[in-house]
Amino acid sequence: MKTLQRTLTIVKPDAVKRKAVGDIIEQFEKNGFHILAMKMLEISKHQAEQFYAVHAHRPFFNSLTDFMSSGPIVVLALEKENAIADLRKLMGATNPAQAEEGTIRKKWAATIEYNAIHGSDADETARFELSFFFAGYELAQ
Ligand code: FUP
Repeated sequence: MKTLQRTLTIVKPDAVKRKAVGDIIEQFEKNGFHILAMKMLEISKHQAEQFYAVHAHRPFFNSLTDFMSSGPIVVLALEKENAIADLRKLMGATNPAQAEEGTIRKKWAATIEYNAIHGSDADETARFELSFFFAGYELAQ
């Protein structure tokens, strides 16, 4: 039996500015992800701090949350078998210098901070991140 899994992805402000939204969404679809929900929005510094709370004590936290609140982002709820791991693979390494050929970060990320895309890294974070951006009725199928 197929077990579908959900994950949350963000097309970050750098990628929106570079007009990479269409290309990145095409890659989700070509790689078998079903788009359950999608929206474009801007988040405040405070909302970015809530979203990235796990990184609150890291040296890059202030800069990361400034960046994530610097312009429009596109958030998507994606579904497929093994969605969390498969999306991480499609994204590529956090640092684009280490990202493999064919990954989204290899193509669109400029630096470890301006790295084009976010994807949930585990079941529990996916649940938190999906509910951060989407209400239950928006994900009902
Ligand atoms: P990832 O899950 O690949 O997005 O990476 P992490 O959870 O380790 O980091 C979250 C975000 O923090 C990255 F997308 C970019 C930022 N970051 C930095 O700016 N500098 C670092 O050294 C590490 C991460």
